[in-house]
Amino acid sequence: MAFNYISAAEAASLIKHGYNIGLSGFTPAGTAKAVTHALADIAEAEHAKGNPFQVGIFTGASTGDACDGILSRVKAIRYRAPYTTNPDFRKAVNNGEIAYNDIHLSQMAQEVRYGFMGKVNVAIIEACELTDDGKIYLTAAGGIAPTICRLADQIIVELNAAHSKSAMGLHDVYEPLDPPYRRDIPIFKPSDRIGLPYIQVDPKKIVGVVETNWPDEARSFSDADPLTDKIGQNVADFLVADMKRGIIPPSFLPLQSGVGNIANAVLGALGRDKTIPPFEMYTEVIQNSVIGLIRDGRIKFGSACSLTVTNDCLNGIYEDMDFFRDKLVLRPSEISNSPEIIRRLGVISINTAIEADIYGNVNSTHIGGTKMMNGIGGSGDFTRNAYISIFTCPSVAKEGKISAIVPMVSHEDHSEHDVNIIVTEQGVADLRGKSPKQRAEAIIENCVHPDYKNILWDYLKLTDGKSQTPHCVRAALGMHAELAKSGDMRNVDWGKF
Ligand code: 0RQ
Repeated sequence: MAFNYISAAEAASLIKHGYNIGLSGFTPAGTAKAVTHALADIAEAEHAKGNPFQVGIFTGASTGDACDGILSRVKAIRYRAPYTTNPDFRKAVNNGEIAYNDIHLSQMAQEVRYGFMGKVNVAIIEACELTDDGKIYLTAAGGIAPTICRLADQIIVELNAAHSKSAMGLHDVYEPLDPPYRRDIPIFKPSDRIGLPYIQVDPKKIVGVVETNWPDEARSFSDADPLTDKIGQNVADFLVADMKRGIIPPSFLPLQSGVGNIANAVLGALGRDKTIPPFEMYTEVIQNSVIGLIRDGRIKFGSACSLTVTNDCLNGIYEDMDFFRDKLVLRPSEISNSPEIIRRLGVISINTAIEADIYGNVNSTHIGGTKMMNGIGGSGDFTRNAYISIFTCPSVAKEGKISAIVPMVSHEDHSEHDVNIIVTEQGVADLRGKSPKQRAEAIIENCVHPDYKNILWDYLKLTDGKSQTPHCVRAALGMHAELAKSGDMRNVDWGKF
């Protein structure tokens, strides 16, 4: 079939006020860019005429500035799910301008299929290749692309020459059936492939193809520093000790690690520690550090949803595809983050907390209990189903004015029932097999910054010390209240409670 090759502006004009648009991508990798950029111009022009123009956005995870950033600045987003990292989007959400539904990433595709969020009118899919019979070859991420391609009335393809055609074959596209027909997802090791290397669509649904040459908005992270290195080393030492005492098998287990500097430091430390054998990743995001470790032979295989790497690194992968072809696979997010597979493979999860409390509850999403940071991402998918779930964070934030360990989290994403290990630069609290009171001792003793240790021991003196989870309810958020009042949690005065 001969497709209709159109400009980004023509493609964007197919999107009407009130539509829900579905986007490929997961993090800025593999996301639509040109059409969303052009859509912002339409929204601005309509708003200037006094007309309403807003859309709902369904996608895999965060996007880049060419989507979340520009569309939130021109107030063109009515609703969005799930995870996002864009500062302007964050501002708009916390100003009450956007309805943001922060759900687990593994659930996004199925909740769209179940109809929880409404209809998908138009899908915008970034591809490195498209065939006349409707085979779409994705670029650097799987996301929810298979689902939105199937559900959308119309599909726009951004054929992006910035992604080499050697990305063809990276993907394993598989969409499970919905209940009551769902069967097991037959992945038994991270490298298993169960689907197709492309998305098959009815070519008649492709209403336009926009040719672009637009690199991913790759994020680069600052270099490791002594603090993140110490956290990384603490995680590596803990895992080695667990392997030596037989809790982790000698062949090791697949790892998931979040995004950012701490994740890079953890992987760096694991890569350096040769007592850990070469291992596999079953994760959602592959960062530069993983690619380096694959090249070094320390990581044998990486299964993920996206290649969230710098453009140099991505081009290096594309150039070396003969080397990487049997060492990498990209999957849709409901497979990369599937609770069934994570539990079966025994994945060890490593994610970052904003704050944790003395009983092991973790806040990953909200600053001060009310303001959205990014979202839960895939951290819940992995934490709830992990063989061992680990959370890392520096013990203090904002030059020590904030303790990351508090009596009670101001917002809860991961509960005491799911969190096994907390690691700060101070040390490691192993919460496995412990009661809440034992957990509190382990966390205060091992993870809390010296400035806050006595403050937290003194908090416990306000409680009856006997209940299953001892709290002094009127003081439980006292450190947060003190931060709001004086700007420093260290000034908290428990005598006032
Ligand atoms: O503030 O931006 O003003 O400097 O919060 O903190 O230390 O830079 O940490 O960038 O690694 O983000 C949890 C948000 C950590 C991230 C979170 C302040 C701090 C700083 C950011 P500034 P850092 P990071 C894989 C898995 C959820 C999703 C997830 C995240 C800013 O890791 O989004 O895990 N996780 N996904 O100063 C007030 C505290 C604070 C605090 C830190 N206790 N109170 N402010 N800050 N602690 C990804 C995917 O799912 C795709």
